[in-house]
Amino acid sequence: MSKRVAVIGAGPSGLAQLRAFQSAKEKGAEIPEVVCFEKQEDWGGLWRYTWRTGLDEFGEPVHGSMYRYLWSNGPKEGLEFADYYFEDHFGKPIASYPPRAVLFDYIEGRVKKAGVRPWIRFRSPVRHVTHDDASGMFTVTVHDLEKDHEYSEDFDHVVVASGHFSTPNVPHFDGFESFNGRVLHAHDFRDAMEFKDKDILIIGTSYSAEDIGSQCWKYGCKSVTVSHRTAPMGYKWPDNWKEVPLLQKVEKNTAYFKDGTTAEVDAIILCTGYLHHFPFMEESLKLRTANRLAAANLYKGVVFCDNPKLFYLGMQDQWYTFNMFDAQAWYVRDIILGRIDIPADKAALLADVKAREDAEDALEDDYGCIRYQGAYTQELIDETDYPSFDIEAANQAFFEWKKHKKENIMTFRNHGYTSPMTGNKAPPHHTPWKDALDDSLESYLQT
Ligand code: FAD
Ligand code: NA7
Repeated sequence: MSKRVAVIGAGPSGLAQLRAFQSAKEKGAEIPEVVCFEKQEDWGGLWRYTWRTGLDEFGEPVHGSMYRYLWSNGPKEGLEFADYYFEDHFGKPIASYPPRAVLFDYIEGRVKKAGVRPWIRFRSPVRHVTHDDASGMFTVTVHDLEKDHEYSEDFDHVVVASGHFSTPNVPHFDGFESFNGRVLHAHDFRDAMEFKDKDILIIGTSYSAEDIGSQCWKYGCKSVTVSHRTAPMGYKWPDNWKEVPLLQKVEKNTAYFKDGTTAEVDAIILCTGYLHHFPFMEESLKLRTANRLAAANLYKGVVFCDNPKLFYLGMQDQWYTFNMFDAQAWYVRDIILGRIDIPADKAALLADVKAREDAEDALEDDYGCIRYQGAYTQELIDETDYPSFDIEAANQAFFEWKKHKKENIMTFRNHGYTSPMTGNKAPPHHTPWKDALDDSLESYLQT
């Protein structure tokens, strides 16, 4: 096969694409030449921790948004690879909310075993992707950072797996210019110890707000005030937390909220989400979507409707992660290998997107969203040879997680769930999350 496929990014989504092709090869299929371009020095995407913020040593925007002491915010039973179980990797059952280093190890274990590292060109940010309608080929322009050299190569297909939780959405509030403290976005948050004994204000009510607030509480901040635009999170927070309506302005260290209340704060952390940002894609190839379950303009959530030889992986808002990325990657692989046909007619591609959007719009609660994304993952798996697994068991793990969060937001990580792959229930962690200050792999794996 003389086809060439470019994969942009070696995070969980890009690595899923490499593993998908390698698994076909292992089974005797002829596969295209796959070249993965990764701007960082190593694989793992967000799961590869960096202390850096802002620009890196080459002047590139730092991709990392993860921070020290981050433990999985959902149960590992919801993200387990169906072709590489946690128990196989660690040689024993482990607890359900692994810290970042443990999940990085798991992600890495699978691709090390698959032997796909030589397919990746590290320190190689993609600068520009264009498509030539006459030849039907994509031209990918890449910067080799170490040689400081830019070059271009042609590909039959491009798979964009560059993530969408790295370019911060940064709103402005009156008075930020004269605030007497630090204003930062979650993307630049690295260590909760920085906020020990401080009064912090968090804007936003989603995962970053909940988890960064919880981290700061765990590592000894004085108080947490969370300001919401739409609705409070509504958990039973510790005594030094409060939820308030939207920030209106700050003056010196005083924050003023919509209900007329005020708070004295030392630092403001904007947990206001991220932008889908693809500056390296030419206009006609650029995905423009909100952060939602039915991403815009992607047939089956992956095929770019304006040019079906271009694919985007992992662009949805996420309940399911690693195994959904796998389902997508196997599906994309099979389109490229000619095993799956997609409609030739653009209207049919767009009709699929519309149906997904309408179905998402009709969902009533988070439970519906979890089922929706589980069903989507199943739909793709059913069309490929990705090992089928018990999606309903994964849904159940998510449902129990939601219930445990409602019961106590500071203890939910002490629970264990049943693996949809092995049917085994995870043991509880040896130390309650709030007392486990060491987030290293060695500490977590102790029994
Ligand atoms: P990423 O992990 O973002 O990887 C994208 C890769 O593309 C990176 O390696 C990047 O360097 C590379 N890249 C980007 N642009 C270019 C370019 N132009 N050229 C070359 N390479 C490029 N998910 C969970 O399941 N559980 C969790 O607990 C969890 N916690 C999270 C906590 C935080 C703070 C954040 C931000 C996300 C979290 N997630 C979590 C979700 C996370 O998005 C996924 O787990 C996963 O990392 C997504 O994988 P990805 O490969 O799509 O993107
Ligand atoms: P999300 O899930 O996209 O949430 C963004 C939050 O920011 C959400 O609560 C928004 O409130 C809020 N937001 C956005 N813009 C504003 C403005 N202008 N003012 C006030 N509030 C605002 O991002 P997260 O970072 O929490 O999570 C992303 C991933 O990181 C996720 O997958 C996790 O696993 C980790 P809204 O409800 O829209 O009013």
